[in-house]
Amino acid sequence: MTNPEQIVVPEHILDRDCTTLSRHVLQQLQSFGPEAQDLSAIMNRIALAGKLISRRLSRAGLMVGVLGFTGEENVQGESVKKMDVYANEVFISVFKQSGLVCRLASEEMEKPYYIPENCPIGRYTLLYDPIDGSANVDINLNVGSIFAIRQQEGDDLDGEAKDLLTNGRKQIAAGYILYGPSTMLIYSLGHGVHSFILDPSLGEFILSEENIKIPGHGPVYSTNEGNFWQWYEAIRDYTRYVHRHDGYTARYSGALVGDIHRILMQGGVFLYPGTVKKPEGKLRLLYETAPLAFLVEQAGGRATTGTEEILDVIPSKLHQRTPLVIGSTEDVKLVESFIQDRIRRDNSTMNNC
Ligand code: P6P
Repeated sequence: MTNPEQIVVPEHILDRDCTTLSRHVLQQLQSFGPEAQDLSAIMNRIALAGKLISRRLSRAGLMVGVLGFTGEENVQGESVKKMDVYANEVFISVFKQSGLVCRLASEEMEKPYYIPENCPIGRYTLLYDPIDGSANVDINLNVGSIFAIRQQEGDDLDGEAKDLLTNGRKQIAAGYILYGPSTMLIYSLGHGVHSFILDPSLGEFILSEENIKIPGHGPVYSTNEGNFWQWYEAIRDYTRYVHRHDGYTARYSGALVGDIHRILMQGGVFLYPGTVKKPEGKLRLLYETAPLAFLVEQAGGRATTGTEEILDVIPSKLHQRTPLVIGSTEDVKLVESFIQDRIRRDNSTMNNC
């Protein structure tokens, strides 16, 4: 019989297993002050939302009334999945009685949702896409949640949350939860990008990697080439280039979080360009492209609309969309070079008329 004192767990293993998200936030901020405690508590509640959503996804196929459509359309004009509604409500519920988050702005809600009991003191706003890529839910492929945290500016007396219509550099934290073979939470407070893996046996997100850096270049280009004929000529030029040059490979899942995670870890570029019909693109700025841009830039990558850095875009409305070119700096700049080349050619043609 081994004496308990003889069971030696290497300190680094025990320390890793004890590096929960809330502890990591305090380490990141090197503070136990009130703001650090607030952010630690907020991240802990986001983690709870991730656990609840992960649990439901893992059993969705065995439960009644979890999969499929609600029959409603959201403010985006998209058919709403039952899982979209559940996840949206989970994020609201985990912040009730928190005193932290006064407002939540979601892809699924036309207006921000206010939690009255929190608003007298809560100075934080959560912006989120509760389930991104929900088309994948019914076929058991990866989906994700995307989130950003901002400080409320002003009193928002008219309940229109106009202070959210500012650029992405106002985000104080951002990240995503990837519901894949394991459930991962990736986040940044502006001090690097760090990943956590949900250990179901503990019910905790445990630190898996710190200071993730995106490779300067990668072989992957990730885009829906079915839209080729709707793209501007510059994006078609880029697509022809990667078709004709060795060293590129296409990967596209139709779910943004998984596609971005692949790019973050292996390098490359994700594109959801504007089209002639929809120049503003499909993806939403405040709770999709801006949080991901914050994260990828923290990892040493780049994120633009193709002509403007995502983090500089100032939205005119809550659900504003932007084109997105994001990933390894070298690969994003290659896409931008085709856009700039077309602009030069178009200007030259106009000047010669
Ligand atoms: P398409 C999912 O609907 C989503 O918002 C993102 O997750 C994904 O990257 C994109 O739309 C897929 O759009 O037009 O390629 O099906």
